[in-house]
Amino acid sequence: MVDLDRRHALGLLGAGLASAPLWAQSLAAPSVDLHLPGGNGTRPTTDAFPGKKDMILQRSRAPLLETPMAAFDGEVFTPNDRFFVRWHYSDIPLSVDVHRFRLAVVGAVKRELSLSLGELLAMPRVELAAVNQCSGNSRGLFAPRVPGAQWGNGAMGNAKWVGVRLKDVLDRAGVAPGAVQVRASGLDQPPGDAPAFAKSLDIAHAMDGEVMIAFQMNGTQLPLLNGFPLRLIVPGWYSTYWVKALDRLELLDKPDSGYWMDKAYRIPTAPRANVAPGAKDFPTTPINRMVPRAFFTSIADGATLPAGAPIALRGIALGGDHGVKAVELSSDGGRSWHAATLGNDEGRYSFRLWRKTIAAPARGHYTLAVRCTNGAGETQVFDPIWNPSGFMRSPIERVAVSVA
Ligand SMILES: Nc1nc2c(c(=O)[nH]1)N[C@H]1C(S)=C(S)[C@@H](COP(=O)(O)O)O[C@H]1N2
Ligand SMILES: [Mo]
Repeated sequence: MVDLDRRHALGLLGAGLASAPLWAQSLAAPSVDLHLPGGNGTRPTTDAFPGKKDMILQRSRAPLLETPMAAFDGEVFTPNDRFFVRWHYSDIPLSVDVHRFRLAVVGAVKRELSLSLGELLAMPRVELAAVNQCSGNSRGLFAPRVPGAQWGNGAMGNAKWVGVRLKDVLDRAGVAPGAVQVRASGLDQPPGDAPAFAKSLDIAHAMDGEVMIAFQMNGTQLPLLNGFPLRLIVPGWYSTYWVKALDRLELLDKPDSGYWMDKAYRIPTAPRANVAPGAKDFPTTPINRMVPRAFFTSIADGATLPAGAPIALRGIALGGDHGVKAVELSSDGGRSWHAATLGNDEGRYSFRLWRKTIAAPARGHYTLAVRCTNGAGETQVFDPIWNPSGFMRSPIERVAVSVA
């Protein structure tokens, strides 16, 4: 049983979010280098945010906190206190009164609902492991550079989510004939006339039985910064749809034409969301399913390794919306590939650990590459992609290492 009451007290900690001395603390912490091709990759780390420790500080307000790659090493589930954070607007919930909180279900429904947390906790529960990855994860690695948060690879995380099916909540309201989409929004507020953050899913997707309203993350309630008390989980899709601090579901009788669907978070319709650098006029579609990716977590780019010893390589992979079928490594620029050993299968939307020990190499410089093939047979390729928003990076990741 989740003890949501505990958060009422914990939520008070969140009040510290707004105080200046807390933000300033982070400046004393050690820094990390994200190795961004455009330079300026150094960022401080911070312990200054409630429920978070040793995070890469990308921005204080609204918070953008990145997970250091080392935090993924050997951990199929990303610890809550290392899980990345991204909010668009700085007016975010700093505490939530769990007794007064309600989830509204309105619009094209047979009966509008105002559900308490108690009512939601009493509904049948589902559990699912799924990767939450920002559309702009790895944006800082785009060349030529594009505007937006210059993330390294750590704007992602994997968790075991427990909650209720979105379908069950919508069934309780009764979807009216003619409803085409569900628009989700949360407790955060836009400044001035800016459009409230809201994202929509087609009815068929919302009713697929997998999209979930989660109240538990890795066995405990959601951290405030990750959307306490409720967030949407859209397995296999980029996290822009994973609306945090979810308090409103609106059934629409025509497709959402709001800013966050119509203007923002759109990708080129071209394969791999790839257009020529500088391209502007191209057809777009709302970003949607994730694609396979694989990463090194035991070594960083630029590492020096001792000669004469085998090298234990480890990392993580995700299959997008289809599970990880294979992870392979190359040290010769992709001429030959060698299968890595996969860790436990936690389901098609989860990270999967991989490992491979390579025999002691001769002294010299090597570029190691790792690629993932998902359950649908999609394999990563070397060719970089480019689009003006820096979304959906998917090329094979490489690390340069010296053996000395
Ligand atoms: N209410 C709300 N939900 C939101 C957002 C937001 O700004 N407000 N940002 C989205 C985006 S773009 C991302 S990447 C994820 C980040 O989830 P996390 O902070 O739990 O890692 O939240 C999504 N859900
Ligand atoms: Mo995002």
